[in-house]
Amino acid sequence: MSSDVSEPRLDDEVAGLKELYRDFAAADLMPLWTQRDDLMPVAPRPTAVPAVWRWSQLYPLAQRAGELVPVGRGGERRAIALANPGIPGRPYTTATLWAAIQYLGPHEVAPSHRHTQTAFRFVLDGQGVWTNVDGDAVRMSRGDLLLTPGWSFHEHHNTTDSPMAWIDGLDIPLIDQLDAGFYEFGPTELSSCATPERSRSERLWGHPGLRPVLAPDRPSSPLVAYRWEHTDAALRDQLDCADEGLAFTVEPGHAAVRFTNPTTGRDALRTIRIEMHRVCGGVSTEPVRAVGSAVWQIFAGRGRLQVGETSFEVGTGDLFAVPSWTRFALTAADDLDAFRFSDEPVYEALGLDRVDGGAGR
Ligand code: 1HN
Repeated sequence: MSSDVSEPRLDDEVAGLKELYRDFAAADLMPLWTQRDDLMPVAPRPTAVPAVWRWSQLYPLAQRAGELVPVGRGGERRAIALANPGIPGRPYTTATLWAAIQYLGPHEVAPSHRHTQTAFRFVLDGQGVWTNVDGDAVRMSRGDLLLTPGWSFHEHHNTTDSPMAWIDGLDIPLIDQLDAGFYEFGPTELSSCATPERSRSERLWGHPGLRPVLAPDRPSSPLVAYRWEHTDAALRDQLDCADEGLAFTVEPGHAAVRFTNPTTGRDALRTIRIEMHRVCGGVSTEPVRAVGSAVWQIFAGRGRLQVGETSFEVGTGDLFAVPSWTRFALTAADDLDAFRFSDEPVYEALGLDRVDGGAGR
């Protein structure tokens, strides 16, 4: 057969394909065979990157916001998100987690609202703010973890003459992806401005191993304050017991505790896992990568971390993001306490959890 017969046929085919793709697009269709290979990668390829935020930079910026930006109806919170440079233009610390520094000046109030996003506060330093969770006034002080389960009304009151800053963790990016966000303003009149030493939730639920007989199980922890004195003692005792050959440290010289719901023994919050780790000076944690992402804050001490290909020196107050399926290890220069939160409960609920390496977590 001569070529002047086959060539027009090829041209017809190309023209036909071009028309087909045009018609696909016009009909809002996308064929699988033209997709790049990121539709089903062989392993997760997070857009978030390993990143660090220094407390020495965060705090003065929050302080400046405190001088220039009022808090109240409208903005509602003077919270400044740690925005992952791999996710440009969004206030997302990882694909699923939001972390922010929040700053409340002397006698300021962050008004009442509620949302389906789950939240917590962790206090690096300072005191003087009471967070009010569904009418229960909860003191915030150094090393404390305070919970705001989804859909609980909450407001924050600084009752002192000094400013206070803390870290907020929320599942905002997850809820955004799931199209599951609902939001409501609370009453404009303030709820109680009480400043009790112990919240109602601690009086009911804060006694180790004891629960009110008639209280039903709850999906999120009814205990909304976890005090540093308990976290610190639990870590110290875990390391001491390990010295006696008796304990469940993550690995030698690395103790960790998880904040749990006293009614179920499961994670304190439904979508966010929260832990405190203590790594003894000179110890390096076993490299581990897991599906799901985490954010850490160094509570005390100094160390070096390796996240994927990136290595950072970190000290007290510094925060960093560990994207999904990114290898992570921490070396403590001196005794180091590190606060960690992750989205693991979500992956576990969906059967998507996977871990590679690490020392038995
Ligand atoms: C929120 O309610 C708080 O209650 C902090 O402190 C940060 C970021 C976005 C939406 C709601 C808080 C938030 C937030």
